[in-house]
Amino acid sequence: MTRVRSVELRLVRLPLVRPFRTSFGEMTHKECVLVRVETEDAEGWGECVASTEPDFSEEWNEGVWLVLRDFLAPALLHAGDPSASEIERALAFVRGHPMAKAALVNALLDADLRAEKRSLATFLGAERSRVECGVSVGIAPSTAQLLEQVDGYLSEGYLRIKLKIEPGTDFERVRAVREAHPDIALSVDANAAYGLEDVDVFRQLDELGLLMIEQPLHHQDLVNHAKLQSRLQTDVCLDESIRSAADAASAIELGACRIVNVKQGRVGGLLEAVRVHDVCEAQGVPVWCGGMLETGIGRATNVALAAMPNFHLPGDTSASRRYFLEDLTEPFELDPDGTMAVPAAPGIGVDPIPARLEATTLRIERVGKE
Ligand code: NPG
Repeated sequence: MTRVRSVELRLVRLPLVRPFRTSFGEMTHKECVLVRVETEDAEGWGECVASTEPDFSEEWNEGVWLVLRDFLAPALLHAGDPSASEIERALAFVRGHPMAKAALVNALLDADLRAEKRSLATFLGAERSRVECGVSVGIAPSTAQLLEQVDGYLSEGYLRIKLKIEPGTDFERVRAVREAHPDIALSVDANAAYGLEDVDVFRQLDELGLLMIEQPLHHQDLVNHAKLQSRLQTDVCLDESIRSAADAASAIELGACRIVNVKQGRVGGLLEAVRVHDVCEAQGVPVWCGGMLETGIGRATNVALAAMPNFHLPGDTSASRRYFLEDLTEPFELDPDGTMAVPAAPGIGVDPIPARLEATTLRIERVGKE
């Protein structure tokens, strides 16, 4: 007998307060798969960070749904009595699919921690009760609109501004923001849109005193990231390239980056995210917590992670209102000092509001024991 009774998959869709454009496309809605695991003792929630298209990575919602329904959830249900830390082994027969696995691992961990009445932050060894927050600003229709958005976020208290860039919409835009705000912590994120032949753009950006340049090149190209890093003063940060602690170790050894963005969903869940954190900490490489426009469920998970000791830079852990008019949970708020409280209640510390779930759900499927 296993203590996991059922796994419920739920596809939800929420409008974003403003479209979010990156080098690979524009999002007007947040659509994601939520996983609810019911055990003998509690229920737990996990939010999958994949979206409607396989653009950030190979994973997307419909693929996530199938791999969870047909392979991962049945494996969990028939795995005997796995602890949250053993569950990764039970799912390892499925190659890849870290985002789908993460939702399930995190949901089981949440259920276990709720049963133990222990917060996720405590489980992770978090050292802070509040985390410093940054904000990621999508590619705006014009420089004037970008400047206006940046002003708005700064007045709310955000401690770091990250600008999305793409070829043709890069140096001039970033320079305009830098000239308007000479002293702010400013970074850029290319989402892998450039090649090493674009080194001149990065040399220009190198003059702007940026905190980091995130994922400039193809996600599989660690060697060229190392070449680029050696030609720049600005720290290169990797996001898409890092899918495991082993990837982080390789990237650091190669000199491909000097900062790592940790997204628990991209690396297969919280347990692997802790390993990424530890590998980086041991090598003296600071990490920060990335975001994927999560609802309150994923946000609670991220904020607890961001309170771990080697998270040295403000994360893409923005307030609910930066994304949604109404979140799925009680909204996460930013204090005027740019920090956010880490949930202290058992598990992820927040619950989806039933009426909000109902209003946003596109479909539900339950995977139980036959
Ligand atoms: O605040 O959650 C946030 C957004 C942070 O820029 C952000 N995320 O490439 O890191 C990214 C980007 C992203 C969002 C990518 C959604 C894919 C989907």
